[in-house]
Amino acid sequence: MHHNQLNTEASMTDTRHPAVIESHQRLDRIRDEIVRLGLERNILDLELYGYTVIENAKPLSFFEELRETILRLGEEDRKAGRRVPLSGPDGKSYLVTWLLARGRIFEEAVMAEKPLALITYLMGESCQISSNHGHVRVQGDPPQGMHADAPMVADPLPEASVASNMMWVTDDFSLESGSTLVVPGSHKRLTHPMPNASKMAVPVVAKKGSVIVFNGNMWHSAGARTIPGERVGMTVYFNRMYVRPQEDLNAVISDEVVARNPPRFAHLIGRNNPYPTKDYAFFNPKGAKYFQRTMDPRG
Ligand SMILES: O=C(O)CCC(=O)C(=O)O
Ligand SMILES: [Fe+2]
Repeated sequence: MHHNQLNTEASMTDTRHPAVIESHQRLDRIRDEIVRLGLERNILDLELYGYTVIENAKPLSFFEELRETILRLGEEDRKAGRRVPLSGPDGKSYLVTWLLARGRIFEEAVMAEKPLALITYLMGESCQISSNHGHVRVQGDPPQGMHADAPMVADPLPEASVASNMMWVTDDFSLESGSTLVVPGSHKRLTHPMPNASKMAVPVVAKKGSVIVFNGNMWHSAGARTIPGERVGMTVYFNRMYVRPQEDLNAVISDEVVARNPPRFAHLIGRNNPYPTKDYAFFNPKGAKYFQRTMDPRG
């Protein structure tokens, strides 16, 4: 037991409801993990600014392999005539989609301890992956529009954000390189950005080897690259269980891939998501066990 445990261990005389005990234990788990990994400073960043940078989240060689794999898959997409343009048909920037179903290295990235602990802090233990994308940005394209990662969500945005994001930095991020632009503190406003919000933005400066974790309520966008070459970044985009994911990863990831990963992987890709279902009944047995925990205390 942690010396500073906030009295959340059940005892003989404990009169709390079991669901309450469980939620208190989840808080302990999340706190203990943050402390074990030395991420207290990152939590402060998330609270104040809405984003944080983890340096050296994996060895540099891992980031190099990630970058090469994303570019190789993007090339495959181009040859197959299904590359996803990011700046309209005439732009050069593009997205590489469905990554988690396209290579083991992506499985390793989504399970990396530190970024996942911060996402869990933001989104609770029950959150799931919405999509896993490579973002390749090329000189000449305009910046992306300022937005919150809360598509189709009406204002005011829920304080318990519907989505949050990891950005794996596989090239040095700077204003010139086309870094992600952020409006520090904007996650507290609980609205989508107003039209001139890009005037409030700053670039995230981060070395290759970093992972940016940010609250989906924070206003942000991809910046314009103004130097030659390609800025490759990779998002792992998480949402709460009630949100429809961007990619149906659960449908395309095999049981074999699930079996070679830690148990949480299955949940993250949506194996346990009760919706949609053909045999829905009130108190759908698959969903019922999540109703309590998704009310939060970081469940
Ligand atoms: O590429 C980036 O820097 C940010 C991308 C982003 O925010 C998005 O696609 O939602
Ligand atoms: Fe975004």
